Amino acid sequence: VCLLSQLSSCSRHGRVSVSPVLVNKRTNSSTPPKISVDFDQSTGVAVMYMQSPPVNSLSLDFLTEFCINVEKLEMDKSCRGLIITSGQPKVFSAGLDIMEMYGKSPERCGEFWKAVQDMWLKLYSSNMVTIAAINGSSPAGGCLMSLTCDYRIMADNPRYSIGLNETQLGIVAPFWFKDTMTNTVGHRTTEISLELGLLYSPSEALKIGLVDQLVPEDQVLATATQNMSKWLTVPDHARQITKSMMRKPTIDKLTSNREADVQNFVSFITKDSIQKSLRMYLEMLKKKRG
Ligand code: CO8
Repeated sequence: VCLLSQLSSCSRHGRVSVSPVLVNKRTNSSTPPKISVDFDQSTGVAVMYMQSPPVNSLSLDFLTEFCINVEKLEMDKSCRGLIITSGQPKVFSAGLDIMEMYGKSPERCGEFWKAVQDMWLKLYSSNMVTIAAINGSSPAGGCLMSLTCDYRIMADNPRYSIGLNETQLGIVAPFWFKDTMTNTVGHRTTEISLELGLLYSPSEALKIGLVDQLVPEDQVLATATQNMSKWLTVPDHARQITKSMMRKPTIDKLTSNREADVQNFVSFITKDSIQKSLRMYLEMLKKKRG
């Protein structure tokens, strides 16, 4: 991982590992960055490492930093491809930070949800080729993040799982989560999967098309890089227009309903019964650890 401390050695290889945003974050705040970017200018490919211990949960701070970095890369015309992976062991991302949805004010919940929408909109509509290098478990929001990518490679480790398990928490994946999954695996599989809140092993995920390829854990990133080279042989403009043609109707559905979707989330998540479900789920997570 080309981290901040290794900037000089990375630069020797023609890579720029950190954006000014990250440098500012590093110097101005006491918390370490939650995202590290390794951009190789010779290939036009950036690797984004999520490094928010312990499980890369998507908090408001995480999402804000994530979106700033995606936007920066999106605006940099020399960046044609983005690989998203985890810098944490065993977990790609645990999904939305449950603590952001538990015991928070309606205002804060609304702010949080806008950031979730932002992440999805930026990734799903990205002009870059996006590849998820899924090197650990990827439930709920983590699965959604990888579903926004053009291609998914997962570590072939039966201890890992991936899926939209929201109903298991007593909450409901919103229509745009559902649409993203339907666009990937089809209506019937999504129906079963969402109703039961299924988490799939890597081999099951491959079988239903939730991921595109399984490789040994230590080859996830290298395989993502190889696949990226293949995707980048296609002329950008033709690929981008095609991507937009496939995804625009789904994106438009959210962009024309963003505010209503926020209101819907806030009124749902702040209900006593839903808060109770979240509390029980958090207790279950604790019990699991013994
Ligand atoms: N949010 C906040 N904290 C979390 C989360 C999370 N999503 N997941 C784990 N943590 C915390 C744990 O509570 C634990 O905290 P602590 O150390 O303080 O006790 C710490 O992270 C480590 O967790 P584990 O010991 O469980 O770590 P493991 O490596 O054993 O397992 C897993 C990692 C597999 C990721 C496991 O933690 C897990 O299954 N987590 C829950 C994942 C999940 O169910 N996420 C769903 C989030 S909801 C979502 O993303 C979409 C919501 C859509 C909203 C729609 C409403 C209308």
